[in-house]
Amino acid sequence: VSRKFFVGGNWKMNGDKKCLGELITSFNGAKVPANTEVVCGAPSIYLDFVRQKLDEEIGVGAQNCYKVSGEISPAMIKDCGVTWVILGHSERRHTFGESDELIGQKVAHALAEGLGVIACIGEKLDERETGITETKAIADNVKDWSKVVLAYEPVWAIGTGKTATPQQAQEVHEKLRCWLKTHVSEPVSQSTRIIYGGSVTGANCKDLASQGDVDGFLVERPSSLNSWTSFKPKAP
Ligand code: G2H
Repeated sequence: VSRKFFVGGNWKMNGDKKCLGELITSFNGAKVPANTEVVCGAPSIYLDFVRQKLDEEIGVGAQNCYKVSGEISPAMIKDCGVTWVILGHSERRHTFGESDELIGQKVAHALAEGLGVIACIGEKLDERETGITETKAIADNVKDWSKVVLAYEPVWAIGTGKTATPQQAQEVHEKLRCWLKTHVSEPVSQSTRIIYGGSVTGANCKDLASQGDVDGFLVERPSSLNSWTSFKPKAP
C-alpha cells in the first residue's frame, strides 16, 4: 500500500506576521515533492492570515480546538478555509494537563465537524509503552481513519535536539501499525499515515523517512519545503 508522505509544520508559538509572511513566501516558491502532502499548523490568531497567503496546494492546520468556550471551534477553523487540526500534542497533555479522555473527545468532535486530525501520541522518558494507551483513547473516537494522521512524538525528543534514531522510530511505528491491525483493521493499519515528530532536521529527515513505517514528519523548524533545517523565528 502506498501512503502519501505527510509533512506537517507545527509552528507552535513562533513567528509574527512579518517572519511568517517570509516563510510563506519561501513555501510558495518551493515545489511540493510528488506524492507528498504538506500541512502547516499555525497559531490560531494567524490562521486566517496564513490561509490567505499560502498556496492552495499546501494545507493549513489549527493547533487545537473544541466544542466549549475557552477554545476555538472547528466551525471557526473551517470558516478561515482551514481543514486540519493538531490535537493531543505533548504540550497540551503535559503543560495544560489534557487527559487521554479529553483528547479523545476533541478528536471525535473535530472529525464529526469535518476537520482532518493530526493526532499526537508519545511517551515520556520513563514510559516505554510506545503510546499505545494514547492511541487507544484516540482510536475509540475515530470512525473514519482516512481523516486521521497519527503523529508519534517521544516527549524526550521534542525541541531537545535529541532525535529518535531511525531504528527507534521504525520500531515504534511498526508496533503502532500492528496495534491498528489488531484493534482496528488491516486496511486501516495499511493506509493510516504514522508520522514522526521530535527534533527533525534537514540532516536527519532522510534517514528517518527511509524507514518503512515512517510516513512523514511533524516539525517545528522548517526553513523550506525541501530543506528541513533550523527555522525558529523567535526564541521561545
Ligand atoms: C515536536 C516537534 C513539532 P520540534 O513537538 O511537532 O517540535 O521539532 O521542536 O521537536
